[in-house]
Amino acid sequence: MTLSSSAHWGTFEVDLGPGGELVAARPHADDPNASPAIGNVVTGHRHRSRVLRPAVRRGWLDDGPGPSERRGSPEETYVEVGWDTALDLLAGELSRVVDGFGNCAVYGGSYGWSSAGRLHHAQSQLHRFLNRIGGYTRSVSDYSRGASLVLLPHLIGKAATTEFRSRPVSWPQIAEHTDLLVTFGGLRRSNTWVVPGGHDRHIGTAAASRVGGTTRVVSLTAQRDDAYDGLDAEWVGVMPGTDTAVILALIHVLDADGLADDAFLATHTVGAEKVRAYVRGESDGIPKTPEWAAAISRTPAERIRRLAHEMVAGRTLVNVAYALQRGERGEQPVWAALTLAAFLGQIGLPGGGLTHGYGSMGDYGVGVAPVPLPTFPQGTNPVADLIPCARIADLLLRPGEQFAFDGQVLTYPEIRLAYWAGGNPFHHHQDLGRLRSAFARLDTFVVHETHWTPTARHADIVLPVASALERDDLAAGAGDSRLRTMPKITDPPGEAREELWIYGELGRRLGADVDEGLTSAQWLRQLYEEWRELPSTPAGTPPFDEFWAAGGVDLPQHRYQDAVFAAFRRDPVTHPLQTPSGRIELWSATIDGFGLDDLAGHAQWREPDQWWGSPSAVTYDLHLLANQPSHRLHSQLDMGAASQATKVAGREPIRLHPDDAAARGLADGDLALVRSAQGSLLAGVRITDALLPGVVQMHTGAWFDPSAPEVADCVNGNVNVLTRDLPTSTLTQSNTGAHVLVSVTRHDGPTPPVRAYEPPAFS
Ligand SMILES: Nc1nc2c(c(=O)[nH]1)N[C@H]1C(S)=C(S)[C@@H](COP(=O)(O)OP(=O)(O)OC[C@H]3O[C@@H](n4cnc5c(=O)[nH]c(N)nc54)[C@H](O)[C@@H]3O)O[C@H]1N2
Ligand SMILES: Nc1nc2c(c(=O)[nH]1)N[C@H]1C(S)=C(S)[C@@H](COP(=O)(O)OP(=O)(O)OC[C@H]3O[C@@H](n4cnc5c(=O)[nH]c(N)nc54)[C@H](O)[C@@H]3O)O[C@H]1N2
Ligand SMILES: [Mo]
Repeated sequence: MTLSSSAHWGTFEVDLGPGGELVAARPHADDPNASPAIGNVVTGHRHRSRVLRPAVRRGWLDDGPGPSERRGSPEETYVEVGWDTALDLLAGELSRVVDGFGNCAVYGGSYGWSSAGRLHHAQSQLHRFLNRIGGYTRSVSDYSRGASLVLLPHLIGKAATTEFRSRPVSWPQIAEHTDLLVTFGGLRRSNTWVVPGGHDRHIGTAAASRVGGTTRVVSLTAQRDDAYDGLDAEWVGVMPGTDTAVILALIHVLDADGLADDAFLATHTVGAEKVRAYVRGESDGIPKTPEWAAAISRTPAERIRRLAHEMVAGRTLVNVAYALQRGERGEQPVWAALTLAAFLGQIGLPGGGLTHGYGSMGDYGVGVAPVPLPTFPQGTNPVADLIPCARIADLLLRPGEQFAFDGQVLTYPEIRLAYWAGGNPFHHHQDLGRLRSAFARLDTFVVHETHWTPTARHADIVLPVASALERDDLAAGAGDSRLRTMPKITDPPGEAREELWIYGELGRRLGADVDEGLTSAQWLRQLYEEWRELPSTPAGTPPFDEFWAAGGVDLPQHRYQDAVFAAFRRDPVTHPLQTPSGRIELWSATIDGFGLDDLAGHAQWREPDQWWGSPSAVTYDLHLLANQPSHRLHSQLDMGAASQATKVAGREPIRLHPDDAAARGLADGDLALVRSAQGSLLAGVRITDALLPGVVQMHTGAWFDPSAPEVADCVNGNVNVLTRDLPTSTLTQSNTGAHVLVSVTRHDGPTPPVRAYEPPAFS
């Protein structure tokens, strides 16, 4: 039998064997650019790392709730218990914490991507449950573009920030109008395999491949293969973290050579004069010339100067990949690029201006206005406490301390219990050594998981949940052509259950009505039928049973012509932005007024603490780019066949330039010991001239493996043992995980086995 299912990495078909077991998963034959991550589905589904029964950490069971360094220790064992015991224990502990310390002592931010599927969305389900028992300390913003999400509303207003994601200059508009696409951070095809919620077919990447003949692409990055094949992009090397200098130099040339669009700056922006004074060096004595930028970025001055002239010669679009803002002062490249686009004066023209998401997300710029989708209701949270999500370790390590966020001063509440479902902090957070000490402070750590991830291995109570292939659901991404069914394909293994059932049972023990007496089948029908009633849903959309039998329903494909800023461009007085001035704020009086040490009122270059030119680069002499994995989504199904096929010497690969490898006596296939000031890991060596010398690269997502600390903090190559838990700035408090300075040497000692994908020992 063949059925269809969906993941964030796309829709796929699965074949079932005679006993109903999963035997194959493959992309739809007509998907123009299917993701290789589909190749992880079969291996991952019944892997030995699945959580089969509720389990309680031995130390927690013996000693009761409380701080413990044993959390996450490879020696710690678990005790498997029945559902009634697990739920009674958990309900009792939730009552103890809530009654004794208040609901703010429960952290339920639970950041993470979870699975596709609108009903069984792990975070929505958890938040609804916690809201029904009185609320929780929550998290805001994200790991993807947390700096931009907080910065941009000040510069372009709230509505335009949303439209910048949902209604950007689209691929079809680029193909029709754009002469030159200048992209900082490249255009990674592998990243566009992923769409939040998945797409029926990869329409975004198909559209991208059509711009090749008409649009010239210049890709500024440290990696040549960051650009889509087929686009014939010109690679211009720039050292990581130094783009702001290059962008300021481009503005310098526009200003010095009389190429800036003064009329646009006068009518649509504020602060251009302050920017001019800064790039001319009037405000700080340093003219931001191409020669100045070349010394910082290693990008040739001549190429910067010529690029500025090329940009004014036709319709130019500037793109910034998300990764640039996941670094120290990550706000600056985005702010500088907006400023550059304003000086070019093409913001709001078809095919011109600025985008922020090409090469980062597969749904970006498909050109279809997103419609509302069925959504599981979370209710409201009566607790006011919040953190920006990337401050999780600070929250646990610094209770009662104050911190700045978006111009406010907030206080970290005292957390006793953290509840995580659908995320993997030992994948997503930086400086895992520090994160471990943070989780050691908790009284209790609860995790719902399909697999024994490193996060589950740090939990006190682990509840086994049905995966996306083991429950009925429905899925669609933004701009998708179809709302698709995700039928249950097999039964869950062991005693794994749907999360909706778990919260219903916990609610009954705590006197809270979470499931409203409905089964998940009834909830699914209700979500769909409520969506069918929305004015945005086309008349004639069939009732649930018909939808289910048909495997889905087509969604409206309204192609927008007016991208974000088009109306504002035509008339900034009748269509002002939601900023204090109603214009684009190249200089923000609001941000300036926050009086922060690490950020001024306009885009600026300030030397990071860690870059190739800094004192730390003597010991740690290579700049590591830690970017998204091609053959999986983050850490999901890293044990799967497609992900494992990318490993070198059984570990996550590290890519080095031939000169850097030769200087260290490294050959392809060697094991390398990679060290930073934060920690160390083992990685497999891959040599390639696709990188600038001095730059190395590893993908995120290898499962954290602390089983041989005498050799390295992680023997499987999880980059986050190396990265720094340092915020982008006190304005946005976002993560800086994309970059860290490292040293690399050959590992010749005994080679410990990888134990990351083994379940814990049970006692
Ligand atoms: N150094 C560095 N770090 C980074 C990044 C970087 O570029 N560099 N990128 C960052 C970014 S952009 C992101 S978005 C984050 C991603 O970080 P995460 O979103 O936390 O990573 P995932 O591996 O997707 O974690 C999802 C988890 O949910 C589990 N899961 C799947 N389905 C279900 C379900 O139905 N129920 C439950 N309870 N669990 C389920 C999976 O097994 C998996 O463990 O990582 C960030 N970390
Ligand atoms: N296959 C796959 N696709 C994914 C994901 C996945 O896990 N797997 N994750 C998804 C998620 S949640 C997100 S948020 C997006 C993230 O999308 P991005 O943040 O755009 O993705 P990255 O791969 O981290 O970075 C893209 C490229 O930026 C370059 N870069 C990094 N720092 C700098 C810099 O300072 N300057 C310049 N010029 N270039 C730099 C790197 O060379 C890197 O290859 O990807 C999504 N797509
Ligand atoms: Mo992300």
